[in-house]
Amino acid sequence: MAKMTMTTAGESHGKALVAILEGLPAHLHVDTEAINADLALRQSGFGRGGRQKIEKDTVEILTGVRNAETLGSPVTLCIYNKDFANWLPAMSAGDCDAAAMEKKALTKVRPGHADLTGVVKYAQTDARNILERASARETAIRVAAGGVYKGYLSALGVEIAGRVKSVCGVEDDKEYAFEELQKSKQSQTGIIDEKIDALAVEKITSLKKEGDTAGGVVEIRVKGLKSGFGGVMTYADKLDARLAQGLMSIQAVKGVEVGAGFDVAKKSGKEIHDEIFYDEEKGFYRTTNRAGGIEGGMSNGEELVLKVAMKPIPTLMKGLQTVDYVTKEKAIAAAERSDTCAIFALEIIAEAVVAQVLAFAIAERLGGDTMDEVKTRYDALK
Ligand code: EPS
Repeated sequence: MAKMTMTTAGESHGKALVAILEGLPAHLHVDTEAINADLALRQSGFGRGGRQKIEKDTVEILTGVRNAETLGSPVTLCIYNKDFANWLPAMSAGDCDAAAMEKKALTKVRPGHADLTGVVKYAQTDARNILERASARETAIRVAAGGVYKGYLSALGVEIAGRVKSVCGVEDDKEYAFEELQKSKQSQTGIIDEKIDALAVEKITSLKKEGDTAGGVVEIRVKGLKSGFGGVMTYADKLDARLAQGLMSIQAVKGVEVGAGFDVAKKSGKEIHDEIFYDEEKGFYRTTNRAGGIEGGMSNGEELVLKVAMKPIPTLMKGLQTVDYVTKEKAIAAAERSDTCAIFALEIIAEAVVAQVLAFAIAERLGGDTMDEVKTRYDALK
């Protein structure tokens, strides 16, 4: 079978977002409803802005799936941007209307966004030609693709769940059992503890009033992943490195921790390493999981525990100090419609990205032209 690959394409206000997924085995059930449920979750959460009222993201499967099962051919997913209708004169792939392009031009480059570095690198004067792709709108199609990979993992008994741990410093530092994590999807901000969730809502509300924005931290956990995925022999194979790469590629993500993460540097070896025990029934086991389920770049059979830090969204309604790229004059950064906080969305996006990375790692080790083949090989592992 082909190697698993996934590519996305699409501009934020262009016609559509698409993804092509190669290397999926045949007979993988594709649950469109589950994908659409994740897409709706990605659009929700307290602090989202006006764009989400325009869009109602649903996936259309263009190729590679018949009767809700993959054929083994490339799968193409598509999400149409409803807002494109409003942007057609400025975003058409054919000739655009000069006045419409002028109206939508962005030259007061936003600190923290890709605007300034992008216009220089790609020899543009209008940062719209950069931000259209840099926009977190792209994450919608990554969530759709993640839904397909979640189906692949779920067929093997591997489940992914997440929660928001903090919003702009308002933190829920309790530990939750894997099964409790689903409560996060019912909360307003993704924070499970109701009192802390309410405090986070207050925080986002007051930041919104000030024209400011918030980031936060998301925790992602994976249950049921057997040991030995990733690799110790080649640096590019290391599972923690691959997860960090995938998660850091999500817009606005600035940090990834595995297990105890940065805390490992504060503690001694005795306090950090997970001791190993053996039992006839359980086999080898550990009673702690500070490693977060990865040792030597390989899954070790324990739960994967990851934390992802998101910076505040760089489009502030009360713009920061900047310079107009064209006039070189002092300016206030462009402020279009914006979200105040998209941390709830990050939880859904990070789950999707982790699903993708893990599906690739499993496929590399096990291959398989059909889902039955993959499952038989997975079940045979210790
Ligand atoms: C987003 C759509 C975008 C932004 C946001 C994410 O829509 P618009 O720019 O039309 O409001 O709301 O993008 C950004 C945060 C960004 O920095 O570009 C979405 O669907 O997630």
